[in-house]
Amino acid sequence: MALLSFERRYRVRGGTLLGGDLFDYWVGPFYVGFFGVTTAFFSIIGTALILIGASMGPTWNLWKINIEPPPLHYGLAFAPLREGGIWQLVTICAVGAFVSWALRQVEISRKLGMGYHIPVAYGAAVFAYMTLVVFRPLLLGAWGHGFPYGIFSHLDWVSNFAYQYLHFHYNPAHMIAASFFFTTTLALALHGGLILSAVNPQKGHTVKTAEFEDTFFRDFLGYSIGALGIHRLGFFLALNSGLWAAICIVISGPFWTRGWPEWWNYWLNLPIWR
Ligand code: UQ1
Repeated sequence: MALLSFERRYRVRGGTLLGGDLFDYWVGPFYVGFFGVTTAFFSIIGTALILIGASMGPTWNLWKINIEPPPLHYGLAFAPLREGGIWQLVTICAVGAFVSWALRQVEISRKLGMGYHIPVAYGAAVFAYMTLVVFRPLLLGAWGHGFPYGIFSHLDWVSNFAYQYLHFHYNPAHMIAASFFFTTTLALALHGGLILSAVNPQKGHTVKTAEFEDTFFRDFLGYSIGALGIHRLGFFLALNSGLWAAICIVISGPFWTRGWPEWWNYWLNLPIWR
């Protein structure tokens, strides 16, 4: 079925979570919906706030523009605009836009009678962001624990954060997250390579079927995970990358305040060594 006639057939009413028929329409190729409106609202206000914050700062150098969270003494209260209040409003807009975007994915999935795998996957990234700027600051009792919005400034924040824990690579959840990130790239490289090798042949060669794909990995490893399996594996690996990244951040501070290398001393302190 040609894409346009397919779209005409599936551009059907319903499946909305909120707003009923009110925003149940398309603008050109884009589905709008209630959450399309809220995404646009939060994105425009959030971007405008970043520009206002930049105009209050010392530079328009794109690398150096910085929207800083409030000083720690404001705790979980609202801060004046010039002292982190802009950061707080930008964070509200960012969370509003990201969550709206996910709910718009849910509405489109419902419309098409599909599973919710896409919003779940996207939700893992939103969850990782919210862990940094909402959940961890809440656990530590101050919005000032969020990271600053700026290209260089957020890099400095990450570097400083890591040094606070002496050597962040000793954080066991960071180890797991890094292993998942690497394994995700390995899986996608293998899968992308396999698909291209099978269905994008050189001139004069024919497209290969799924049996060829399975046979390659059976010859190579003695095992093929299968066409559906590789996508389940990729979904699992990618979600766990973001999930463990969030875990390694949220335990730093609320759970562990010393250097991460010291965490491994539990091994030396086991009663069996005494
Ligand atoms: C695989 O077995 C498979 O099934 C045919 C794919 O699907 C097309 C793949 O993309 C890959 C990479 C594999 C091999 C993966 C493992 C874990 C054995």
